[in-house]
Amino acid sequence: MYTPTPEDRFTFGLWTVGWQARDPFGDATRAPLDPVESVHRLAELGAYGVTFHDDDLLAVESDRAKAIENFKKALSETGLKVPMATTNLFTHPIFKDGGFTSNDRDVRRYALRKVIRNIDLAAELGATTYVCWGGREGAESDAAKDVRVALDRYKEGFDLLCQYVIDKGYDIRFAVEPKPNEPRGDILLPTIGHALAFINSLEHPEMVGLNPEVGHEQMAGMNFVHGIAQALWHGKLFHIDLNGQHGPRYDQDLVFGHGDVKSAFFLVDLLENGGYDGPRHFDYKPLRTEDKEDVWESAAANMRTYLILKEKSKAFRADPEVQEALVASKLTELAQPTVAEGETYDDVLAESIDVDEVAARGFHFTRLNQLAIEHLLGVRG
Ligand code: GLT
Ligand code: MN
Ligand code: MN
Repeated sequence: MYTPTPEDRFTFGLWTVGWQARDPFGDATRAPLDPVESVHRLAELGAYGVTFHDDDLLAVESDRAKAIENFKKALSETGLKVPMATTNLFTHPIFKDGGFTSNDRDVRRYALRKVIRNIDLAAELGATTYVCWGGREGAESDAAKDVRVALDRYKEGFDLLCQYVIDKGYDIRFAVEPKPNEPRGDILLPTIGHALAFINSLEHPEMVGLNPEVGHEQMAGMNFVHGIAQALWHGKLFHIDLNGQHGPRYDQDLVFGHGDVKSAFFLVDLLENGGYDGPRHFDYKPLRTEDKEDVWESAAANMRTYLILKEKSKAFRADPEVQEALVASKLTELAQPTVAEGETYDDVLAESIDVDEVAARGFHFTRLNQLAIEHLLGVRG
């Protein structure tokens, strides 16, 4: 019943299941994973596709051409798709002060070449979204980065990449992935809101949207569901990174739903009903304590949890008591324009109400919230 199929459009980064669990305090606890094996295992589990950084393909095969050939063969054997690709602009020491915004111009030009080379591969594999996570674009000291100038360079980078995609005729859009900090002390474009504002000042804003990640917004203390709703409202939810997080602390990248499960419920409800039609992409890390078989257990858990929450969301919406509670809480009234068609501010100004009477009305949100909790806990529907 909760068994995923490709129609569910679940996708995984090669770097997720392939994470060797190296952290700042300890060595890897798992051996490198061959992308070919990841493709086969994910296909068996019912995933729709895989995504990759240029460097992920080199996990066990150092010859790039051979690595690409092996990857393509695995894709054609399994039918797995590649809807998105991205660039590693953070592991190599050359990126220690960033890629597009490094203070060193040679680094910035190298970063652009690295991205362009992988965009060619992404286009060849049929990817239509190109993610840019600028994890090293930032600083530890406010003296070390002139943020206004760094944003000029960031814009320059995106403008150049958009022009490249246009000139090549590729069907690719870019998706910026915000994160407030880690690995840098402070990262540029730290939240959905910052990134949305930045996109508006690009030469081709229509070609650039967002790839928000659950944990990253929660690290910043933000409400992820609200952020996603606003991204949808702006037509900018190009892609999404699903995972779990327990509030503002280091980036946990837990299995989807293994962090704030209530927020995960409302997120699935929004994605399923809010007009998002992109892949459901998991960007998580199998726990460092797990062995190589547990990795697949965790991959399956992401998809199973999503499907369970999808069913819970349907039951919640179909529950007559919920429908009644939604009306009682005036959600239907919020959908009515404040000023009716044909009216002007004169009509608003001409009106008067009993302020004390209106102020005394309750909104009954507690009941609505309790109904959601009860659906989530499995005692209703
Ligand atoms: C890195 C990061 C993720 C990003 C990846 C895409 S790289 O794993 O932690 O959040 O989505 O570049
Ligand atoms: Mn991510
Ligand atoms: Mn993360």
